[in-house]
Amino acid sequence: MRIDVVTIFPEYLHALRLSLVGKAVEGGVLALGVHDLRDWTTDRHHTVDDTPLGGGAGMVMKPDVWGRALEDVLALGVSHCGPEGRTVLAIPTPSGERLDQRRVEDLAGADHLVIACGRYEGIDSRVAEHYARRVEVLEYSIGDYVLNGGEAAALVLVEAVARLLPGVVGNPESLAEESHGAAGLLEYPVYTRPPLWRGLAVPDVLLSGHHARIARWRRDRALERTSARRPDMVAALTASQLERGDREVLTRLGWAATPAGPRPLAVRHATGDDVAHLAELAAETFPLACPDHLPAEDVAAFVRANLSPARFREYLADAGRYLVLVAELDGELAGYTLSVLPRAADEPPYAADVEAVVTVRPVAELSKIYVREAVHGSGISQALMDATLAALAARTVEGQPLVGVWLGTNARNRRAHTFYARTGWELVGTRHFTVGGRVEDDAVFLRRLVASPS
Ligand code: JFH
Repeated sequence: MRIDVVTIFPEYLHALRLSLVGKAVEGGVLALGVHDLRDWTTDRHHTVDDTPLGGGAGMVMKPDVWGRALEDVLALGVSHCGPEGRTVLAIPTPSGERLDQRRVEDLAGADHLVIACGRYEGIDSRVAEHYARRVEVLEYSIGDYVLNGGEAAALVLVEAVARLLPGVVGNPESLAEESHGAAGLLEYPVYTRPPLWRGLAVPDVLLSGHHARIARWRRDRALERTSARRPDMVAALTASQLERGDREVLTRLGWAATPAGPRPLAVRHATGDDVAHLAELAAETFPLACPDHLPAEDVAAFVRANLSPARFREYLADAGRYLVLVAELDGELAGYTLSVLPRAADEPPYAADVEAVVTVRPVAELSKIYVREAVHGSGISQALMDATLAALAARTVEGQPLVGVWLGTNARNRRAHTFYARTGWELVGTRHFTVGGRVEDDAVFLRRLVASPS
């Protein structure tokens, strides 16, 4: 590959003789030319700029000087790689397309790269327009900040392209890891010896030699960093880029791992504005957990009686008795929980047949935890559960912190059983539960709460 840079400050580009780029030139994979634009001026003062037509501040670089310079420099490419090579004229400008690794990889495939560094307010626009008819022209920016000229942006582009040329980066594994590693995520943090430096220890897992745990730890840190610093990159991930184990950490970071990829997830207290949506959501999700043999009209009657907008309004109006949390996914309700708190510290669970198996006091009931079926498996129920348990752990009844939460779930609902058992709930017994005149078997689970420090 050949790269030519045209500038009024050729010394600025001397840094390219150092390190990797210098090695690429010495190794012969890269030919690099740096040219002084003033060599193509024809006046005594070597003028390269003029006042902007139409008025305005500053000066603009003259197209005629640039035209003569680029004719000669483009010809160097033809001598070097023949007339059939791919030539790209790259022009740094604050108004260019943002340079990224994809574009750098594309440019590393060119035969001749010419970089035209402007100064002042930039180069007369007709230069880019004219050369676009003859070669590929790329007006690029290295970020949303304003430099005084294109030289620093030229250094950035040359260094980024040169390290992709064969044999430049000493260890090709480094490059392979970059492109196949945690695609679409920021890097995980790295450490070297000593294991303790100024009181800061290298995380134990990195010294454990346990490769699977190290990989999981690095993946978790990469997800954390990306979520904190580049949420746009997390939102751009597809479901197929997610690995087993990602869902849990994403949930903790405020994302649901939906079939469409990660989406922002917020769990909050329900408000009066939610009642219509809550009732819709409840009517949609409640039947999913009912056994097939339950008559549909019985299920509908239960929903009308207990899960109507009016009932949700009552739950919200009695905040001492009920806790309603909602999961908002991309601004829409995707799930909710309804918990019932005791009015007195020694009040038994209001379902009398649970008294025998749930003896801790004060105890609350997790009455409903439902998630829209289309986003089952996205970590939303986990986020709702975590938030509900945290909210209940912070509640007191007659000055006493809640000690436990119980829930009943249909004995045949395997999905629910697995979920509760996996998330720290203990199966403490069974009870009967009447829906539409039918007596159903419910499994009763209990979870102890640790009072949160207030
Ligand atoms: C460059 C320059 C100011 C005009 C509002 C924002 C810009 C140009 C040539 C690239 C990145 C550059 C860059 C690249 C080439 C040149 C200075 C100052 C304005 C209006 C234009 C001249 C700057 N990523 N940042 N800066 N300049 N203003």
